[in-house]
Amino acid sequence: MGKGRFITLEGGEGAGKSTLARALAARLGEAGCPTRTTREPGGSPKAEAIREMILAGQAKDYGAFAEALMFSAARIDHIDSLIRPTLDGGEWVICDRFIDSTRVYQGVLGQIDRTLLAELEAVTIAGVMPDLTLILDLDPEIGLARAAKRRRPGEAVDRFEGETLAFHRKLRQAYLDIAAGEPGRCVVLDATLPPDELAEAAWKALGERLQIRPEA
Ligand code: T5A
Repeated sequence: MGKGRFITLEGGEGAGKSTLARALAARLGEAGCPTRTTREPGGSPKAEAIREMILAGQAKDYGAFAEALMFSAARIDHIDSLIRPTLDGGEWVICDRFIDSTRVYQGVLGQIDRTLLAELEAVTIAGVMPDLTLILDLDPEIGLARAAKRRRPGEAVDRFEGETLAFHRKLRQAYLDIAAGEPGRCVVLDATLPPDELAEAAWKALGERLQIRPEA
């Protein structure tokens, strides 16, 4: 059995990444590519514990680099316990957020030195690089409104949802800059599309970039 392919979904808050991950995994399964969906921060029990701490804002006062270290610690466990074994076993992995979230949220917005962050990324992922990254591009006002609508009564906004609109606008641009710099890995999708149409556009990108040959 060959190695599975690794797809990451990126974008701002409420862009529709989790919804798209489920739709793509279903389509890949039907096409004969068993697929596991996962997320960051999290995806493994130890990484989920770190997720809770970060999103509760417990690392915020230590600064962006400390947060980057925590995301990286979570990522190392996630890769070792889930992503690499799944890919090696021949299954595909779709991950809701991965390295580009650290590059954008901690790197660009947290103003961490680019070389330092690149070195941290290299030791963290140890060669487990996405084959394809789909960047869901959306006006942050729409994304934040979607995230707010989904929130349960009394539920607080998390560490990053609570940032200013200016922060979220810069974040959108930083993702577009990554896509422009790595066109071989990244595809930008219009996340204003309704879920079915977005899934169709993503499926087309998978077909073109990863040469999927549906069995079904
Ligand atoms: N972070 C993460 C870092 O700072 N550094 C890092 O290295 C990493 C890995 C994670 C936070 O951590 C930060 C980034 C984040 O702020 P999270 O709760 O996982 O926090 O946040 P998100 O990844 O942004 O997840 P969300 O659940 O908020 O957004 P999704 O997954 O993009 O959106 P989804 O699919 O849950 O949909 C949101 C709502 O919109 C609707 C859905 O039904 C749902 O109600 N929807 C659509 N509506 C219209 N059209 C569509 N196409 C739609 N798709 C979904």
